[in-house]
Amino acid sequence: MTRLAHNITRIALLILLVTMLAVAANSGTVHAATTLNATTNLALHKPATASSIISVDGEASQAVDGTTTTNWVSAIVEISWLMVDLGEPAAIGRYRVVHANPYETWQRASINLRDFQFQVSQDGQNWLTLDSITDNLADVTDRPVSSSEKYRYVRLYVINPQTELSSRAARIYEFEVYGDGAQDKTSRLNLTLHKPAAVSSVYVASQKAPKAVDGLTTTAWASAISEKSWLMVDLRRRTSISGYRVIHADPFETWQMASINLRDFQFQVSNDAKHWITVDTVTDNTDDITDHAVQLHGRYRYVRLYVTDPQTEQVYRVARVYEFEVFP
Ligand SMILES: [Ca+2]
Ligand SMILES: [Ca+2]
Repeated sequence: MTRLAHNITRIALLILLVTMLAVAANSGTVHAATTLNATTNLALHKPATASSIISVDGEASQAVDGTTTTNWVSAIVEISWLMVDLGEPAAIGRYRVVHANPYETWQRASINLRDFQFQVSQDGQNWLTLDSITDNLADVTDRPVSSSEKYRYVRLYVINPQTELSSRAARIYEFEVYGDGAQDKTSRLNLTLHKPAAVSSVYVASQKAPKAVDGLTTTAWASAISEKSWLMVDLRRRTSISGYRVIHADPFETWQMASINLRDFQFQVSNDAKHWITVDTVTDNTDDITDHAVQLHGRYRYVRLYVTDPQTEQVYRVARVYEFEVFP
């Protein structure tokens, strides 16, 4: 593709994305309400290994790269597996497998993973099966699981790669693992949840300030097109603060790109909502989630995200915050 054509494609894509975001926000019931702390994909960008790959185009890492247009493809075998090292033991409450690229017209249900198991392990060698699926035809498997212990390794163990009898490879576009929300909740109280929020500007009426503190990662505040903008929350009383978290992207949306996540911003506190102290500064961010601890001696009533560069992309410069959380 020529550079010009590439740029035109990018602009067209961005316009589509913005439209989709507005439509999604307006429809209101895109996804079931999920507790916020259970919506961090623990497998994202973690080391992944597989029993085999069909070619270098089908590497294991492509099942945990956060995009549903890339996949792991096994060699043509009946039994195969994909394993992810979460880096540390986690209480696991749910997993999700994307079997198909929603943009591909050639996809068909009969090549989705048919029989497979979701397994966990503490050492990467001894596996415990938490869930078994048979005769699957769905494009997405999204299942709750429960276990009393924490596990560092997760695995999809494929027993039958697909319903079709030709070209028997296992394909996984995304393998996601989520924490146990109930367990996370007790450890982290979100001070901003449902508190009064104000912003410098709003892009559309469906994406006002409260959407950044409603506890849902499927709704967002979006600013008007502007280089600088801010989001402020009144905690109602002076509170000690140990950290904050910003969700830049909806984990369920396939069109999200790292380059539209908030790029440069500051975490600020105040006791009069006029004079602000900058506690933390982030630059060149592309992560979907910013989760930082802070050290503060005093207690503060107001917290603010002050955005100095809304995104890496130069085309459509809107600041988006799906959730802004502050922890005591
Ligand atoms: Ca992928
Ligand atoms: Ca939200």
